Amino acid sequence: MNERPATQRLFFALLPDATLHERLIKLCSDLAINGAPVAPGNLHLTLVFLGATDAATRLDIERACGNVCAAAFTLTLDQIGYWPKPRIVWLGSTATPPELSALVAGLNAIAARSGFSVDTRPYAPHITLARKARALKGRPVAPLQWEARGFSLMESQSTPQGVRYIELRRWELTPPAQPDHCPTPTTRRDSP
Ligand code: 2AM
Repeated sequence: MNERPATQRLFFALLPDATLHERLIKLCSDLAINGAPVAPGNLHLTLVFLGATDAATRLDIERACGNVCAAAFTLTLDQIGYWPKPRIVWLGSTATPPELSALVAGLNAIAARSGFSVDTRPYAPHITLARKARALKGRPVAPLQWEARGFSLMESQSTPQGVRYIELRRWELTPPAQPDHCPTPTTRRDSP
């Protein structure tokens, strides 16, 4: 028999802390976007999208993530944008911190070593706020600061109620005061 192994649809993301999460929900409501809002529990910033991943590959990726040494950073979210092709309204940044670019490069390298094709477009950090949306007229936004202290391996699950993003595992970023400290896995929300 030539059965394909079961896979999970995985990606890496930053997840907002409770305070930022509240602010994002308020922003979405203030913007009154004409479209399908992302479910509050799904708000995130994608670092690297992997796609269908079998269990052995997931294990390799998790091991490699234990060796990622990337610094914590602050991302200033100061721009609302609209991409007409996917019809997405997003919140993003006019300046990508070098630590964020380095983290994405490190995760892309891990993905490539595991055989994933890596997105070669320039990385555009954004939080999707709504899909199937109409264009928003240029709107100023009061900047929100994202104090990124860890990154997460996420699973995208399709459910009858819509897509759900589940955090599988999180790694801490190096705190600014401890430049030589490397991240260690801190949580595992499922059993292998
Ligand atoms: P987004 O970041 O623009 O919202 C899970 O699907 C997440 O990975 C979503 O946040 C999604 O888009 C992002 N993503 C990036 N590349 C993707 C791809 N090729 N297919 C599906 N989702 C992708």
